[in-house]
Amino acid sequence: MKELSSFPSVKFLTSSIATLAISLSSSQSATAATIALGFTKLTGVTGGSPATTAVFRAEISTSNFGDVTSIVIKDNSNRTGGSAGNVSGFDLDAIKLSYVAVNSAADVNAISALDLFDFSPTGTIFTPGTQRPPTAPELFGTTGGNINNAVATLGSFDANSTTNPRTMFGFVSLGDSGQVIFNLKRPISLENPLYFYIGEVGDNGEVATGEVIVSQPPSPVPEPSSLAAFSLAGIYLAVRYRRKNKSK
Ligand SMILES: [Ca+2]
Ligand SMILES: [Ca+2]
Ligand SMILES: [Ca+2]
Repeated sequence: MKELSSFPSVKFLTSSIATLAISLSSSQSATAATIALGFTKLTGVTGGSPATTAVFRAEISTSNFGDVTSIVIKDNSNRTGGSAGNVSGFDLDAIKLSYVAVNSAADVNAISALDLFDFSPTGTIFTPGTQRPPTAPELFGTTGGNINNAVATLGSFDANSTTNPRTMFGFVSLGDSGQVIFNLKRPISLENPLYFYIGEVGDNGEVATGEVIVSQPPSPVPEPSSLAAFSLAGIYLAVRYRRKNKSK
């Protein structure tokens, strides 16, 4: 049985600081901002059998901004680490949003999660990355270019860390530079720090970047009702003026 962790481990990210670099994205609407996440690697691993899922935690606390509407995960491995074929790129075991911070990968399954993810293709928008040869079968945990959550089980850190087709389970491989957008079921405000966890199967040097999309507070605009009242007043005055002139 060939394990995903057959390659030497590389540090996940040079930065372990959970500070947030905030940037306004001009490509998006003026009412959204993108916040880059800084991940910290937890101690130990978790998962199914074999269990070698590395877990990374990012703190999301942006009280000056609006509500979180989406979270984006993108493979940033540059073809380093892991295996080719249908496990190319970052092997995502699970994601989790929680108000609870833990430091050990073994604890991440037990903490309470916020029920904000829709793992169907409606709420989970997948852009597959490049699959290194062999290009068949398709990326593991996907069906027809979408994430198949019956296989990926993104709500649970439960992946079997293997490339044996008979026992592979519990994750999705993103492909090189593959990306997933998780649109939350409802926007969430950030009155308290929120912790975002992701799991990488194999703990073998594959890395991802994370971003949250937040809505900006809306700029003040006239209320539609007062606009309507204003134009009605205008019509009334115009009619009155015309009648006045006609009667002359
Ligand atoms: Ca991989
Ligand atoms: Ca899983
Ligand atoms: Ca991996």
